[in-house]
Order: sequence, then C-alpha cells, then structure tokens
Amino acid sequence: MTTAESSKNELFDAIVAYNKDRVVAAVEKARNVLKPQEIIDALALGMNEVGVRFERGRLFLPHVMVAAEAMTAGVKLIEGDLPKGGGKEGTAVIVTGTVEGDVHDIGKSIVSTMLQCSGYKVFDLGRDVPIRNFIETVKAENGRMIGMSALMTTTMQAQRECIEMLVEEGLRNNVKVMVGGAPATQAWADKIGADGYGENASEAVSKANALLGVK
Ligand code: B12
Repeated sequence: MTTAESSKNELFDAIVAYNKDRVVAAVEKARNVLKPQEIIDALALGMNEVGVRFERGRLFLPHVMVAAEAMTAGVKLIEGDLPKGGGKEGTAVIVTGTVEGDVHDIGKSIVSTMLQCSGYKVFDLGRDVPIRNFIETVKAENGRMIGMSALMTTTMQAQRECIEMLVEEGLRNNVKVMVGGAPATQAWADKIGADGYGENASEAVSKANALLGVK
C-alpha cells in the first residue's frame, strides 16, 4: 500500500474512532504526503461513516459530537496550507451559512474556507442562521451570491424560502444562490430555483466561479 493510501486510511480510522488526539496526529503526519484537500476529503469520508454508524445505532450522539470536534480540529490545522487563489477574483462577496434550525456547520465551514482561499470575500454567518440574516447581509455587503448549507431534510426547506424572499425583495436578479449539504442534490437545486449545487467544497468553488463569471 502506498504511503498516501495508508495516510488516508489513518485519517479515516481516527475519525471513525472519534479520537481527537489520533485525528490531530494523523493530520500532522499526512501533511507530508497528502494535499490539504485530500486530507479534508479523507476526514469527510470518515464523518460520513460516523453518520452511517449513528443511523444504524452503532454510535450515539456523544460519539458523533466528539468525532465532529475532532474533524473541526483537523481541518483547522491545515487551513493555512490550502492553496490561495491570489485574489484575482477581486472582492466578490459571498454570504454563507447553515440555515435556521440546523447546527451542522462542518461542511459549510470547509466550503467557506475554500471560497476564501479562492479569492472571494466571504461573510460566514455561522449556523442556525435565520433567512432574514442572509438577505440583510447580502444587501449590506453588496453580496453577489448566497451559499446555504442544510444537513437535514426538515431544514432544507429554508433554502427554498430564502430564494422566495430574495424574489420578494426584488434582489433575485442580482444575487446568485448556491445550495449544498448532504440531502441537497442538483434536482433539489433545480426544483427550488437555485442557480447551483455543489456536492463538495471543490465543486462549490468551481460552481461559484462559473456562476460569477470568474476564470
Ligand atoms: C456531525 C453530525 C452532527 C454533529 C454536528 C456538529 C457540527 N458542528 O456540525 C451534531 C452531533 C451536533 C449533530 C446533531 C444532530 N444531528 Co447530525 N449528523 C452529523 C453527521 C454524522 C455528519 C455531518 C458532517 O459533518 N459531515 C462531514 C461534512 C464534511 O460533510 P457535509 O456537511 O455534507 O458537507 C460537504 C457537502 O455536503 C458540501 N456542502 C456542505 N454545505 C454546503 C453549502 C454549499 C453552498 C455547497 C455548495 C456545498 C456544501 O461540501 C461539504 C464539504 O465537502 C451527519 C451524517 C451525514 N452523513 O451527513 C448527521 C446527520 C446530518 N444528523 C442528523 C440528525 C438527525 C441530527 C440531530 C437531530 C440528532 C439529535 N437527535 O439530536 C441533531 C440536529 C441538531 C440540529 N438542530 O441541527 C441526521 C439528519 C437526518 C435527516 N432527517 O435529514 C444525519 C443525516 C444522521 C443520520 N443519518 O441520521 N449531528
């Protein structure tokens, strides 16, 4: 097995074992062999497995919480290593956040970081964000795009409501909307009239570039 593969396995196993020290050690080690994005992808795969085990009743909420903390710590370690876009995209503003009622923010934060590294000015509103806050921030900061994350089938409805509010406020033509989070799909994005959907953080960046006309 190559060192890269064994590094990825170590990252995955450490998250699934919900062991923060092991995650931190695995990330430090992996930095010599893997690209930052590969490290994030391996950790995210581990988080997905945690989700599967939680669903099957093999892990419980406290385990998921510790695994989530470990993932956040791991990503924080390598944030500075992510390639920078050089700011050639200028200062296009993107407002991001996890919708109201939803506290899942790991994926959203990765997306925000990657957008930032690609040269965008990102206003990350955090988690459990009321729709009104997205709208007010986009107005106040002259935002060109809203990127909403939702991890639950119940909360993803807020993505639709935000688009409806943009229409009501007469802002829809000036503001692109990108949606994401595990239950979101391209079909969902089409259904609610979003401009784009990204399955992961790299796709979020390429979709944002395409929608905002950035080469
Ligand atoms: C970690 C986790 C938690 C942590 C969250 C910690 C945190 N700070 O985020 C804690 C323990 C707090 C938690 C709580 C709960 N959780 Co939870 N959780 C998860 C878990 C296991 C992993 C999520 C995750 O972080 N994945 C890793 C990241 C990297 O992936 P990601 O979020 O999908 O993000 C990527 C893409 O989706 C995309 N992306 C994300 N956002 C965006 C945005 C844009 C604009 C774009 C373009 C792309 C994009 O890019 C990201 C990077 O690649 C999922 C299982 C799963 N498979 O998703 C369940 C899951 C989402 N949780 C679930 C549930 C039910 C809950 C609780 C209700 C449990 C409870 N009984 O209390 C609460 C909800 C509380 C609330 N009100 O929000 C369910 C939801 C089911 C449903 N009906 O939809 C899931 C699916 C688990 C399950 N299978 O049952 N949870």
